[in-house]
Amino acid sequence: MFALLALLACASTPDCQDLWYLDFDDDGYGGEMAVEACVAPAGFVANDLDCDDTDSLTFPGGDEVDNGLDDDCSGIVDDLDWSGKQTT
Ligand SMILES: [Ca+2]
Ligand SMILES: [Ca+2]
Ligand SMILES: [Ca+2]
Repeated sequence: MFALLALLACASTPDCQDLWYLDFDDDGYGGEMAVEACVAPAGFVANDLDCDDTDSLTFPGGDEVDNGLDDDCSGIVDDLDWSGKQTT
């Protein structure tokens, strides 16, 4: 019965082609792992913008600090000026 319901649900929504990306560190930005589904599974988000999905402090727009890592996903490690301010 449940299998039949699932089948019907799938047949009635033929364009369930949305990609959802696993947000492992729960910062709102997904990593590279993706699944196809009609609605976002728990823990998945609609973007794949996280450059380090194992660190919840590293995401686009995050605070860059002098630590040898690209904390704000700008593509540049420690892009800080002489006063310690972010340059990008
Ligand atoms: Ca993330
Ligand atoms: Ca950066
Ligand atoms: Ca850094």
